[in-house]
Amino acid sequence: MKNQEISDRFNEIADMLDILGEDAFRIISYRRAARQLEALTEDVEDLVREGRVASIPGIGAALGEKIEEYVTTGKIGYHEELRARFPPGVLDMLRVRGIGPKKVKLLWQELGITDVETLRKAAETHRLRRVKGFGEKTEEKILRSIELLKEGESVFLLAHAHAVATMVTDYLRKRAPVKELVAAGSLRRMKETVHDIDILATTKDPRAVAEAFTTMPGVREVLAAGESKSVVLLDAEGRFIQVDLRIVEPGSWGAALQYDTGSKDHNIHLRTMAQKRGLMLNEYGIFRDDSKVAGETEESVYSALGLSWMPPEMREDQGEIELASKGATPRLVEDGDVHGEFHVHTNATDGVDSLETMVDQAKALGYAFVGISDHSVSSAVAFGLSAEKALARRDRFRELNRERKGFTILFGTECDILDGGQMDYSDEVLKEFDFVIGAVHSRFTLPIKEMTERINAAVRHPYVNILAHPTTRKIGQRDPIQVDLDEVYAACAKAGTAIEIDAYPDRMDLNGPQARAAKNAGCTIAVDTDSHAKDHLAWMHFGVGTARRAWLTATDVLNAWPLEKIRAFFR
Ligand code: DGT
Ligand code: CA
Repeated sequence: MKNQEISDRFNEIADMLDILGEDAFRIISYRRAARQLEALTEDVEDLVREGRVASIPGIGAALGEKIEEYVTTGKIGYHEELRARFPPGVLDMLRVRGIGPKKVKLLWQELGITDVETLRKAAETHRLRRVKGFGEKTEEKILRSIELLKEGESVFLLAHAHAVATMVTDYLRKRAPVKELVAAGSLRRMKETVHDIDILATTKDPRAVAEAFTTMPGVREVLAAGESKSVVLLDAEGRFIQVDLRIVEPGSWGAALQYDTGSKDHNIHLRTMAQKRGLMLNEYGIFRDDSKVAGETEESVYSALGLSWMPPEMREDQGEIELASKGATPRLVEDGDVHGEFHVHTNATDGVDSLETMVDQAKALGYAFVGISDHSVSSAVAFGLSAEKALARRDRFRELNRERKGFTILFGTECDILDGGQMDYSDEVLKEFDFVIGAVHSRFTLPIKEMTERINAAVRHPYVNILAHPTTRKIGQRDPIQVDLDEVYAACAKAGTAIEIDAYPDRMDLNGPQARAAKNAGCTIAVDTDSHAKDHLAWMHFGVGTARRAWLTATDVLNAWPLEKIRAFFR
């Protein structure tokens, strides 16, 4: 779909106008249109063909024309004109956290810096401090941001890699005679970031499958093409992701799947166990002397080692093998156990879809309830609601609960935790909500002691029910805050405040190991998507994956409980 391509161009136009110091209103209208396009589920090409571009909310005539222009010619003239006014690399500098349009302009005009690499060198050699508003601290921050950016460039977020892998496997199922077909590796283990996509297949016709794989749409380079292994670079939103396809004999399917799923540490542990039993384990099977004793299924491989099968998400050599040797692998929480969530935004603050749209999408997912939690007043960047505006919505929630029979809409808020640990709304306001999520959105650099006290003050607050994205990290953009998580887990467990796995793709906060520690400290965990558009609700799958990486069962997960029990927990 061209939706994303046009959205990217609109965002870039907004960036360029911003650097040029143009009218703020125009900039906002481009940004808003970019978000709308990104969230749009219909194909914009269909809308153009049917003359319905004007039906996209927030898109006026001028922007509509640009959309049509892109769909018919593959370019936007205005975008190209603006681009010609910038040296290549200038816009990349905006990806460095802390560098906004105004700083880009200063750096470009005063120091002639027009790309990230030169910026890095200038920070290293302390040239930046010559510019007004830049000091030693800013230089350090910029260097760290550039490092983070580089780290982020070598990995893909789970949700994005998963979308690419699904595209590839759907394509192969349609176009080639594949039998078994699974994306293994870190993706199958639901790791929050992955380096590449490892696909395994069985087939009667390896040549046809390899041919379909190496010629599928989006392939930019074929690094290897063979009947047992092919490797391609695939275009994924302007970056390249490596996709490996290995074709294996049906008799080795289980062994290959087990091997390629990993993790490496898990595999090494299994191999040592095999050796102790006089067996040899590799990706073709388990062998005693030269005869094969297992390999057709994953179960057979584990069973030959005296182990029960275990979910891929657990395979990190963190005690799961010992558990399986006792047959004590727990039944982990599953997608189907979750029947609602709490962290959902609407266009009343920084979401793109309306309250009704978000509610109906949650209903369509088969949920029993959804909690809506728009931002509080201090979240200026997120258009936070004043207390009056927030409470004024309550009647609409009551009405909506009557209209959507058999479905419950919980009236919530994502309330900022202010610098000293106070909440952004007064107690009189907070008590009016069905539930309150506390969240840090500012002052990320407090020292660890103050930060821990700040967060725990909110955790202990009688009206706060859930602590959102506890470390506030953003993968590839922002380091986690300095906070003593063990103290936070202990406070949550004691206060009866749930702690969140925020499944927004670049957050994944808490991550698997952290959520496991939280569970072990006695916490209840809420798995949320932090949705800002209706399609985001589907990210629950990755939140549940992370919960499984934390070994959580349905009992540990607040949104897998019956609604009445959840209400009691909130009270
Ligand atoms: P990543 O970095 O996101 O691609 O993570 P993985 O886990 O997908 O790692 P990758 O793609 O390097 O390898 C895929 C699987 O192959 C890995 O999960 C386990 C297995 N594997 C890789 N290297 C070794 C090794 O040295 N020994 C053993 N036993 N297995 C390995
Ligand atoms: Ca991999």
